[in-house]
Amino acid sequence: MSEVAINYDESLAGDHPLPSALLRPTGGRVSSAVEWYNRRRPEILADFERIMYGKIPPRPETVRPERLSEVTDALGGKATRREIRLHMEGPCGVHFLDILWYLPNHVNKPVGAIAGINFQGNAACTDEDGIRPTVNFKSEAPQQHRWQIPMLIDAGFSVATCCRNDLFPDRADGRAESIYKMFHPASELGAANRDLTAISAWAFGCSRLLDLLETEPRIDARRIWVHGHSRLGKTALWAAANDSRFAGAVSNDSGCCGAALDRRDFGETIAKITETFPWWFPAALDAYAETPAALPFDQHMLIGLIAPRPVLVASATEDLWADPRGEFLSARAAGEIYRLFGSDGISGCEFPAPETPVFGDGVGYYLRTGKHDVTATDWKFVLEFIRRTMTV
Ligand code: GTR
Repeated sequence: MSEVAINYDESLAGDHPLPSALLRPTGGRVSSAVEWYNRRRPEILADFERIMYGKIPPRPETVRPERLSEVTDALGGKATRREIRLHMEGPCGVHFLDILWYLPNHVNKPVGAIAGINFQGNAACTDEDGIRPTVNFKSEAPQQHRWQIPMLIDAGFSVATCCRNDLFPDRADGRAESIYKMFHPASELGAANRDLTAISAWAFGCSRLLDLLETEPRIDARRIWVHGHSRLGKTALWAAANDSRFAGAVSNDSGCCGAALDRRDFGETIAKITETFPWWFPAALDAYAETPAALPFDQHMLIGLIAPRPVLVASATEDLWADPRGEFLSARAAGEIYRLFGSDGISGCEFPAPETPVFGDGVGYYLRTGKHDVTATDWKFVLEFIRRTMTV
């Protein structure tokens, strides 16, 4: 394996100008939200699909939720907890997905919800016993701190999650056991078929969580957010870019090929990520490993694909691998797209000090003290941002 050098010196990060999201490849400049929506946005979405994330499969022909369990006095009576198994069937086969879902008991009107994929299995997201172990994951290191379910329930939000490995086992040969087996014959599910990416499989899972949440009368379907950390933060942005039912997206420490700018050479790079995790991306991305400035987009355009819906980008001070400044700069640059919709994002803001969120109209950013993780402090900022952007 070649040695990919990693830079942590800001003065060497490079100063490549960003491509403008508003310039059409055929010439001309987009100047209205309608033109953006009808002409430019589809071009950018297609470029991201082809080069960086692959295509998210459609909702399968059959999706049948089976309620495996329901506990109406979970978390000491605060919540209703359900485990749902989604039985899905596509043209080439079947697949099932286990979802852990909490609803607050104390709110008498439809609530907002957070949907997100987890790393370590559903049982690892909660302190409560009796959650079915995730089928495709053996070790279940506790990660309750990443979900803070009691805090979200107290704040009046529902939470639904499923494990990445039940969508696409996170390894080079994971494709064969992934959701893609519903849509492709086994002969197309080898490690070489990189067009069928893990990130799009995980984003598919986000939309299936949303399908479930939006049919529940206790939930306000207009207020379902997608949240993700790290590789699943990349996923959350891609899911929200493709599925306009999401009210907004939260990218926590999503870094390279997430919120962070591709053109900066700081922390993880496209050269490094495609070498380590080729199954996350189409092979087309490899061509940009040494020349990220040749990409027809940068990551501010991914955020812009979600506009005018709100996006919150979160970084952590010790998470230099994810390039906090690069994440901030792309959140800020997305303002050129939000402006078409009459909001400015965080256009006038400078890179903020830790624990000092810059929350604009449509776009928010903050830097948390600490390492690559999701903590109670993160959720405090997330809830604050969601509340201030709620228009319904
Ligand atoms: C790292 C990867 C990052 C990030 C992280 C994670 O190893 O290089 O881009 O995705 O994994 O998902 O925790």
